[in-house]
Amino acid sequence: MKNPVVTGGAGFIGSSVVRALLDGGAERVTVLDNLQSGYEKNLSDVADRVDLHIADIRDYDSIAPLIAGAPKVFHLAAIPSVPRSISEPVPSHTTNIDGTFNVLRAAAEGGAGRVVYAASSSAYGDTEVLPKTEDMLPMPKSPYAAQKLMGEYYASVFASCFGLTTTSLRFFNVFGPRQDPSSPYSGVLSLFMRCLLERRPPTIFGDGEQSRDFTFVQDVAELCIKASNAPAEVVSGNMYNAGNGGRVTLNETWRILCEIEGVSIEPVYGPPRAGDVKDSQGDTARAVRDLGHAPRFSFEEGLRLTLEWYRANS
Ligand code: UD2
Repeated sequence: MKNPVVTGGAGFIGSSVVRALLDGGAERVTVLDNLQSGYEKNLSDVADRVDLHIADIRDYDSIAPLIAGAPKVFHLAAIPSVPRSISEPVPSHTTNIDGTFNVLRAAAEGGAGRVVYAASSSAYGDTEVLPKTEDMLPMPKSPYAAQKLMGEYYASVFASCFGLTTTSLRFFNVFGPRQDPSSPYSGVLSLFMRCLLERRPPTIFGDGEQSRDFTFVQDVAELCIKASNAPAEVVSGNMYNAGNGGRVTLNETWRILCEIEGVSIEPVYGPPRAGDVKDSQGDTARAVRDLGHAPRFSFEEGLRLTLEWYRANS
């Protein structure tokens, strides 16, 4: 029996999925990563149980033999970021759409057991109603959102046309240890944490009243494992919200962080970002029902754990 495969397994979320697999009893995990935004150091403490292949999902021939026969494939490799997909649309398109097609094709042709796909809450766009439920019409506002939605559609079609078991999880603004704050495209919480520890004001795009369903990475990783164990006849071809179910504004988030740290720093405000969704909150009822989703970390607990990680690792 081959080992489970995690594409993007050296990245922020992927490396947490690798750990969740090892904690759940996997002997070894195969990681595919081109190390564009992932790092070997993200796997350093589990390196003796990981087979890391430096491979790009845009190159079908290099990834197909690694995916063939895998009992489970967790497809997390992607070029994330809404603004990056606007400033660099070609690489994000080829990675997120062509790369996802390659992973699904390699899994189907290679007889892999099933694929869990990392979709994005950005697919919803601005809905009139919150929380967002899976049956709402998607209204992507950015190339990234459209690309991630296309991946979901492909995952579903690979289930219906090629008999591959697939499940898509729409991640909602995941945060936690190992999120890389070094790029302007980094997730907002990693940037906020770095500013906080360096006692600098963060830049908030817009008025800061936009809200997010921030979800702790360990909860998301555990949900990925649950999705991979759920009965295929229930979950195959489906998409589920992988959020925490709450919602907090950026202004409030910065205020909580300052309170935890015992400082008072006024943010700087900049122009709103193109493609930005105003409010995001996922209804988790369907994921709870079909996948046994049970987030364990409150927003504040997650913030505290993450802040401690940045303090220890910066
Ligand atoms: C989207 C998806 C998320 C995930 C992610 C991957 C939504 C609602 N969420 O996250 O699920 O797929 O893409 O990249 O679409 N911001 C600032 N200052 C900064 C950086 C960001 O104010 O220095 C704002 C930004 O304008 C946005 C919020 O913070 O309103 C979150 O931004 P982000 O880049 O962390 O994530 P987002 O929401 O684009």
